[in-house]
Amino acid sequence: MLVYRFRTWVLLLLVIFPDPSLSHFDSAKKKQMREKVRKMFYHAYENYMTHAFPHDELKPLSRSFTDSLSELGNLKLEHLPQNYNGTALTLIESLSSLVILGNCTEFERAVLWLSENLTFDVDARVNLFECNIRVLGGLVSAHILATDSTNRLVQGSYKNQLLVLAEDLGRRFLPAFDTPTGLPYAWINLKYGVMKNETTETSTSGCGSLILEMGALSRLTGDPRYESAALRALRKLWSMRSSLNLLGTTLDMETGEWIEHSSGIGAGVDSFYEYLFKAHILFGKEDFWRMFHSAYLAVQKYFRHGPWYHEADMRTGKATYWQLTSLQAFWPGLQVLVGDIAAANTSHREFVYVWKKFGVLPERYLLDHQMLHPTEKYYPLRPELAESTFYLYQATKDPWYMEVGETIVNSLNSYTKVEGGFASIRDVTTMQTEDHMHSFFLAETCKYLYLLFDDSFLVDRNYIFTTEGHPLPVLSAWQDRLPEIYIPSNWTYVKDEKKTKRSSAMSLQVCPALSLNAGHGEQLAESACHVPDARSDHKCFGDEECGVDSTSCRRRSCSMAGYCGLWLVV
Ligand code: DMJ
Repeated sequence: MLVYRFRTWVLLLLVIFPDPSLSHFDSAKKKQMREKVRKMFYHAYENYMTHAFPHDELKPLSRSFTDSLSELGNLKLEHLPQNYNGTALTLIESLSSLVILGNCTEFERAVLWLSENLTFDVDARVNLFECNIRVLGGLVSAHILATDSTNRLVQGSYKNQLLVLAEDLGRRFLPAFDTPTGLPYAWINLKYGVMKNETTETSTSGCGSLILEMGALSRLTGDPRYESAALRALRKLWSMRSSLNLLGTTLDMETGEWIEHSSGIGAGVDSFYEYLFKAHILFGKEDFWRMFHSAYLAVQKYFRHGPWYHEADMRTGKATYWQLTSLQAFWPGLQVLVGDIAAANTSHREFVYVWKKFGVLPERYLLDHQMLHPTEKYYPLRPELAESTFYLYQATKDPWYMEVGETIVNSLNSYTKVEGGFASIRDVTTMQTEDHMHSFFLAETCKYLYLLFDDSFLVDRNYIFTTEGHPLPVLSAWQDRLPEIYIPSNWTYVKDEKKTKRSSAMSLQVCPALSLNAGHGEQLAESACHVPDARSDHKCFGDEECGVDSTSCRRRSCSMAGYCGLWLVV
């Protein structure tokens, strides 16, 4: 019996952490993969620059362009003014990737072009969330990289041009927040502000994923308005959670009422969770951690089903839709930052399985019917699986994740590479291509794949990546107490001077419990997944009285003898 249990454990460990010596990944192979990804990036970038720039995105089949920043969310192109040349979206999105690839010359050329030509004074209605994560995030991140002397950019040639552009854009965002609830409109006209009869419907991520970029802009410019606006919206959103600590997917920003009560960790919500945690890392506020902790526990309790995450009604916690979506694949990456590696690994494997089954990740897969969603069979070159794979490799150094990266690279090259760039897949069952290369292919997909095979950029640096893959450094100056002016009188934030500051996102492993006690008696953070048993003596009558183990993040169950524990069922 004992031998049997031992074997089970060995098998379990092999599944979670396979033997690295069995992998064919040595440094030569790693270099070869790095170069393969570099080639992919330039194939996409050069085609964009030749056929689409300065418009927003490349149409790789027709080798033309689309001004998609204004199209995101279904706005028709005829709403744009004549002679509109776009916002050079893909170029802005490529800036941080160019620095990571070490191409300072091209980066400098891009900065110069943007500072001389880019204007946001256009009669274009854009989606606030998309414009924030792609354009504002791209500019702010690139500004920080340009001023970082370790990047070997030509000193003296950079005169804060990107920050000037970012500030101009940030100012154009502000009218969207001028609402009774503090929740922003989803759409804003860059020239004229909020348009007449603008829709009041928005999403959870639309209101709750602005704090990194707008907070960074405030810290860089000293103008508190951006961070204040994003924070006010986030707090209002959080106040709308149900008693189960769940949120819905869509809401009316004017009334503060939920429209869609069902939600999960995918579309419309995903980056809300991501930003609560990353804001805590970047700005060091305990408040963000408290919100994230409650939200994370609720996700694990109400959405998680083994390795999968379904949707549930925020009011009852009852499961609604049993669907796997491509966007959900970011979750294991977030779990790595939280330190919940075992759970991250388990879910990641399932996404890899689905990727291998279809060749890429379909947008939506119906778990209950084991079939593809009839109208969402597409794969628009999304980065989420590559992103999680990168995080899991960083955390474990297990070469198996590089093999996953190789699979992704090979699929992208076989199914999506065309002469004019990389094309989205319209239908994963036929691999029919579609005439669109989203800017996030350069901002995220290529970047995460490159970083998977290249450790040099992150050595001795602490960065967090925004939801669009733009790096922001974790600076101690940003973790200091905010000047009073940042804090509206009805909010309170008092910094506890005794609290230890955390400096690295990757070292912030709050579960397993290795950081529960920093060794000097001070508590760093509670485990993210820990749910205590109902009774302090751990006695129970049923499983529902048992919590979640803080070190392994596994649900405890009630034994025959009436005690909660991690009982091994063999
Ligand atoms: C990106 O624009 C961002 O990652 C966003 O948060 C949602 N996903 C797309 C890419 O899939």
